[in-house]
Amino acid sequence: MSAFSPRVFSGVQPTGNLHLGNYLGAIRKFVALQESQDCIYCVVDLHAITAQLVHDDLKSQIRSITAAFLAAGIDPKRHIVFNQSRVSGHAELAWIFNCVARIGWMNRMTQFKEKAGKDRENASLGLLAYPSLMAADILLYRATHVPVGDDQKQHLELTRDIAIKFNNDFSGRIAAAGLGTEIAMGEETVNGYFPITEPLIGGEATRVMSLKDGSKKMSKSDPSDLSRINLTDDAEQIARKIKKAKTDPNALPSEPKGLEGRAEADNLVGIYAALADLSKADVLKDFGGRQFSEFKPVLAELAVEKLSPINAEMRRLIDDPAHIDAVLKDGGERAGAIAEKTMADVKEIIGFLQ
Ligand code: AQP
Repeated sequence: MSAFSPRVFSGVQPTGNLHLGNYLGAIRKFVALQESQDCIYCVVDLHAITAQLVHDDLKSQIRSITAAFLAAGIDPKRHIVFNQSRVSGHAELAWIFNCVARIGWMNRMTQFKEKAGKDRENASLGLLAYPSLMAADILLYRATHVPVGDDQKQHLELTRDIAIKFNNDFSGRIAAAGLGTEIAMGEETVNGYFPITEPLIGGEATRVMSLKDGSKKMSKSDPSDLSRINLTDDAEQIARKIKKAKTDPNALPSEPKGLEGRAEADNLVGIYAALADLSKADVLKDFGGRQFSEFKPVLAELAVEKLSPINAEMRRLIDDPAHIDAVLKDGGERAGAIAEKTMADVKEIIGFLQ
């Protein structure tokens, strides 16, 4: 009956090179949260086949994301690091959530519209159902908090809608089975099985934009490698990409208001602020009035200083796949034990014979 214990869950897809957006929007927050929370971090490989079914080397992509987690400072002994497909509860709960969620909810998802493009009829059913698998990832562990970039906000809202509908539709059975937990919802406290998960989206880089187009988010799947800084880029590549980043001809403003309507400038200042742990206002106090020709080399130097140690450690870890596989196996076993209990409860609530 008592309230849920706090638990953090988040995932990253093994769909390509991790970039600065993934790092600042997600992974860096994962690292900070592990100091105070019980955390589960997942390489969401089942999600990787929603947009593209056949991948040349999924195994090495999974290892590479795991290496990035570890190199950034996630401790797989104190917390749980694993790949999603090891724990069958993700797919099982996703099926149940496919029956909880409504088609209209899925059709409204911006990410589906963007990724399916004009040829919607040809998108996989998995791409449409992606948010219901994401809800299952989170709720399988009854996670209370999810650190993500701003682009995942809508999916998190859908996760909350699924939890609310499940809790409401099965409220009588949840109570009868003695499986209810107190959930604070505004002023009220209700009794349900799944928590109403809170997104953790904050800081100066919740949506890092492409270096080539300030209106598009930095993305692994952008065909132009110059649009992003990969965590595997060396110092020279980082410096070159920042030098070539699109900007405008004006000097930097001395206050954040002056960044309005200047998407590329705003993005570079945001990246600097996030890397230096400063606010944009502080960065502009130092750099207001300076030209990009002066700002870009300083930004490149800061990016290299922050990313080089991660890059070096990732390379070392990637050369030791046996160690990475052992981490994922151990994490999968511990995640599986939590998932098994949730699935047994869910089956009891729904009324399946076990
Ligand atoms: N540009 C971004 N700025 C801030 N955060 C970002 N994230 C992704 N892009 C940015 C956050 O990184 C986490 C992992 O993302 P993901 O790989 O699971 O999914 P995604 O959002 O689809 O990432 P990409 O890079 O854009 O991949 P593709 O190109 O495959 O679609 C999430 O928390 C996400 O918010």
